[in-house]
Amino acid sequence: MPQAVKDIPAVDFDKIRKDFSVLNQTVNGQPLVYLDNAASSQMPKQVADRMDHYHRHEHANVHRGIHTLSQKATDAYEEARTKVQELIHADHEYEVIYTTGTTDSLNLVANSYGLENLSKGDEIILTEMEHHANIVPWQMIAKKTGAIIKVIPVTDSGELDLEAYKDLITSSTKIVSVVHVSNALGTMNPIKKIGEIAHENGAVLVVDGAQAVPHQAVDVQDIDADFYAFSAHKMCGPTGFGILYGKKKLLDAMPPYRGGGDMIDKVSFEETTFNVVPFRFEAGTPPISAAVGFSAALDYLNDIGMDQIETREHELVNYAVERVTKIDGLKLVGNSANRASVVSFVFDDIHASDLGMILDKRGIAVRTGHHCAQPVLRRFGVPATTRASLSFYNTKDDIDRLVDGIEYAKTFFE
Ligand code: 7TS
Repeated sequence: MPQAVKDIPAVDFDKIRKDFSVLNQTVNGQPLVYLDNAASSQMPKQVADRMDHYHRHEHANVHRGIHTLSQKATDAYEEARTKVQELIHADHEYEVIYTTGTTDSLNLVANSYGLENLSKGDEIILTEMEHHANIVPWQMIAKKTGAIIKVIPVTDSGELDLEAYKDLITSSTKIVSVVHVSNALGTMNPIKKIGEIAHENGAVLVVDGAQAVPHQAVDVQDIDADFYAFSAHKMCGPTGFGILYGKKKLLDAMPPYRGGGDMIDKVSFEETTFNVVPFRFEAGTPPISAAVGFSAALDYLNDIGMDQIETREHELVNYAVERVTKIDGLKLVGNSANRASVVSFVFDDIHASDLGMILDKRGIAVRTGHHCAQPVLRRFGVPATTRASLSFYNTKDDIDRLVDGIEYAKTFFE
């Protein structure tokens, strides 16, 4: 169902763009057009400054020092937890586990919840459009437990085939793990519906939200997600930091995934007991400055407003689709009406990496390749696509430059 374009927000995005100094540079002699936001978004000065201040004035290890600086660092570090709770509408801040990113979050669920709850013959349902981060950990756990992986197919327009899903799911299905927004196709999946079907069949819903949380308001309680994973570096924060949300009753029953400092209660050679959730899952010295930076990134995004961001990006992505589909020979890979901030395409006679290189010479950064989603590219019979992925700080001018760049590249192949 096509989404209505909401009113243009009363936010000055031209002013906001100025916070991103990295965008204000030339690449190969041309002003940079950054359209690789699905890989990693850029960081505004407010976040960089906050991390710099932390390093210069507040740094100490967390959770272990009685001294003032350690307590200050701990306060700064813990701040992100409450902000994430508010952002995703979790019931409790202890449902927010710090990880190093979406990949780490999904590995945590697979290795802790998965290993504990799966046995031979149990089923894990994934989809054909998953990022490798939501495939490989489950394959590794399936191998250890004897569980079986089933895959929801993707339709020609790049949507999940929900009828096929209903046929696949059985009383042996224990886990349904699905991407909220596909990084390769841009498809926004009906995650709440998928969760309802999972729960009716007694399975838990794991959501890879790496490409959703940066672009729209997400409510984990409304979705009724049992687990929800995302990365800070795709939402104006630093690399090396991410979140796993989990329902407290599930987390409380889960064994630790990694052992070490901070995750214990008492240690002896005879027996070790473990810390409470979320600390049970946060062994060792964490990425403290990254948490502090992420906290600042959340303030930044909240100041703009996630609804405003969604509206702005929706307008940009609609414009991008409208413009690129007029290019002769260009075929979209993934053409869902429910699309978020990603446009992926191919040409019969131009290889994606050639196109990407020519665009780069014109200062235009796009991603080419399989986008760590090989199964879905195989589904569409292509080895690689060119992908433009947008953020709120992009402009229609960026998209016009992309279209001009593609038209220019085409002249080499005529
Ligand atoms: N899931 C999805 C849907 C993703 O898009 C990505 C990263 C990940 C998981 C992994 O996130 P990480 O932060 O743990 O690495 N996606 C991309 C991309 O599209 N291009 O580069 C990375």
